[in-house]
Amino acid sequence: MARNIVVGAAQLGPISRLDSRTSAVDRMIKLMDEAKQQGVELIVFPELALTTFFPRWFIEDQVELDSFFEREMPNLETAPLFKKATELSMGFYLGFAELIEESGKKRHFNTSILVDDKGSLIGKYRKIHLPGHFENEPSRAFQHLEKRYFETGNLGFPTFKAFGGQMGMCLCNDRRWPETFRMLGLQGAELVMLGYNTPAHYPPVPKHDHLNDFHNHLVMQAGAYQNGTWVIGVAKAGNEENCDLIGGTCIIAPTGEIVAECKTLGDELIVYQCDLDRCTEIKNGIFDFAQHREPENYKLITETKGVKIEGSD
Ligand code: CDV
Repeated sequence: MARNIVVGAAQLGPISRLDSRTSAVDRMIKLMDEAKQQGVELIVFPELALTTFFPRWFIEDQVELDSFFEREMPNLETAPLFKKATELSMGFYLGFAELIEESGKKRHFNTSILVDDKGSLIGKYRKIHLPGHFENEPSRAFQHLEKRYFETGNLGFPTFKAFGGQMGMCLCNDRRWPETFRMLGLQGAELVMLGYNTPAHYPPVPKHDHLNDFHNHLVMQAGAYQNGTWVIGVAKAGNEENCDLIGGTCIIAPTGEIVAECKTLGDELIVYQCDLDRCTEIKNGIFDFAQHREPENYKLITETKGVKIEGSD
């Protein structure tokens, strides 16, 4: 019997700096209601889905910066999401900025969680590939200060047994790195959820701006195919505080094919019934890891961070 799970990819349009978390949660709940009508069992929301994408500003006031972070989850403003999940028997993936306190020290992460159909938290991931820069760079049209505002995730790339299969998570820039998908693939991931905020303009290399949608799908389709997994990529899209974010929210089959895709840059839901057993078409074939991988020859991947050219210092 097929292991089917009906998945909803819930793209969000822009969230402005003045929008409350409650208004973002209300929009997500509306999408959950719509999803229920289509039989959705698991709904995926974007990265940093509760607020505007604040790393676009250089914020010196720590109190102001911390106001974009959640100190507990659920909290007063997000509790309705968990309640709705229970009411509708629907799991969800949510990205948000997480602030924890450890040994009297504040720590900031770009985080996603997986919540089951009873509203219980069953998985957490903290973003590992943080893009952008650390210092203020006023010459840019906007900043991308993830390297300043977040610590590198400290939970590795875990997978979770849930929803009848092996679930994986990552966040935005992680999707560009084959290491992310391979780490998840090596733990049997059958469905990888990822939310993103990707500006349409890339200040360091503006001549690539027209390629941003292409690169978005290119890396997610490759990740799906090379690891035989479903990939659910979900954007926060549209013109947010004068910064255009790409859309392109999509559901990708283990063959690398896009089977559903958003058509707008606003709040929009797409739905697809994902048969997790289809992963074996790839996992037991062209990418049968146990049979075909050659890890002895991949040592450089974990031994070096940058390029290492034989014979040079
Ligand atoms: N939020 C992100 O991680 N955004 C990056 C941008 C900076 C390129 C991305 O990989 O889409």
